[in-house]
Amino acid sequence: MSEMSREYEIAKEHYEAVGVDVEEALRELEAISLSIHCWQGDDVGGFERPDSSLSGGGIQVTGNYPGKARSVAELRGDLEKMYSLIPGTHRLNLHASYGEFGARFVDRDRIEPEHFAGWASWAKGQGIKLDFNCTCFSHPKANDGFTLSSKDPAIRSFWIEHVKRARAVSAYLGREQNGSCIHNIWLPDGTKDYPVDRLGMRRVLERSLDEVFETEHPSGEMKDAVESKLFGIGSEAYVVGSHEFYLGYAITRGKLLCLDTGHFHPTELVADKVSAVLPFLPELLLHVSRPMRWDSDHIVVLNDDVRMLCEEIVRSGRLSDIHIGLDFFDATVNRIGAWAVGARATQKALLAALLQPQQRLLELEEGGDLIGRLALLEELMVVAIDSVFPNPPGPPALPCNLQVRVAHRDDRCALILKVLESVQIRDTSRSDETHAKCVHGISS
Ligand code: RNT
Ligand code: ZN
Repeated sequence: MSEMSREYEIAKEHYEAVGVDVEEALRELEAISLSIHCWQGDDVGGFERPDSSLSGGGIQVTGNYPGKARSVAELRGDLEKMYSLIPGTHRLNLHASYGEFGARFVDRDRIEPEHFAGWASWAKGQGIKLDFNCTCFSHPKANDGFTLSSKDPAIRSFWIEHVKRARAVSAYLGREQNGSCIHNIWLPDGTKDYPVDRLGMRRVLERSLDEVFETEHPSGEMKDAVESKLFGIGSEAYVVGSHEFYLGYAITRGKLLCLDTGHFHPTELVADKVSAVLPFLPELLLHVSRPMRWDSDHIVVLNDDVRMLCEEIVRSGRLSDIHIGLDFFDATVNRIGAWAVGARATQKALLAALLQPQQRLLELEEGGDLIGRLALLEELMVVAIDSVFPNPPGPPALPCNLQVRVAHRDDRCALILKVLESVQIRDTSRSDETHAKCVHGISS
């Protein structure tokens, strides 16, 4: 028996001893499809114009690591590489600004399903499904900080039209992929300083959303989600679409609520919100991120916040009602590596949660044995999930199935090498002036 199989068997025995079925946990992990965000690949730029970049919207990308995808074709190539580094089959979360618009500029209130037909057929070829987002930022009509909550009727109707069309694109994608496409609405709307008409702007947003949702699409084609935020850059004092606003909206209108783990006060535990909102919502969308002091969108790593969030997802028993999206963008490191590390960290947290003896923990808690509960949770922190975490689908001889888990240790090293190799490929294949400067440390 190889070193790795032995490690796997030992880990399996340890888990069995506390009543955990490792095979079952792995099957459940395999069934969880993350919705991977396209925007880590090009620093939230999109492809509406050559050299489009993120502007405004209260969010910021920092860094100029070489190798940013400059076209849909480059982004698809990078996505394919990223998917090859992650076990399982995962969705792709697209933004409206990533359409294929051709040579002529297509404004946001003019987007059509045809602009996303290329993505639909690429996704089919890859065997993956798509989710979608309207893009209500990086646009002159969002420059004064308001979109759907604007009191200017022209601005407001422009964005209503955009979001309506983005929903229609989502329904089209849903039909193409034979499965619902989740459309998420996030708006930057807010103010730098204390406003006097908080309620007025929220009333405008409520009306705009109702107008946006007038057209009903079958849930088999698309589902609507709304994403709240506490504050952004330039909206420190007030965000129109706050948590309470959207919680009320989602519950009364039967929409999905999106909880982004970076959109709350740093001491709030987003994990705790899952069980608080689930009794009132049929489904939930998550944007897993890593806030550092603010909504900094750092790459997700296996930390307490993500572990606890995944424990709550698993413990809720509502895995199929909870859609797990990723949302981070770091332009200071290799972008393919960023995706792979963040997605794998989320999967590890899910696996760790699936490998917990929930029944035993519950018995300890209900029996009042609180030190027993703490002791068991502490021991579980150091049981190596590494021995059972699946390797990515690498060379054909190592498909991502049950065999892969018992593959030889060398294959894990191979993964790390694969990530590094992709870093090198990317760094040299898009050599332009910026790249040369970065590599040779020449500053202008
Ligand atoms: C911004 C939101 C939103 C965006 C994406 C690009 O704070 O988190 O989800 O990150 O739409
Ligand atoms: Zn988000």
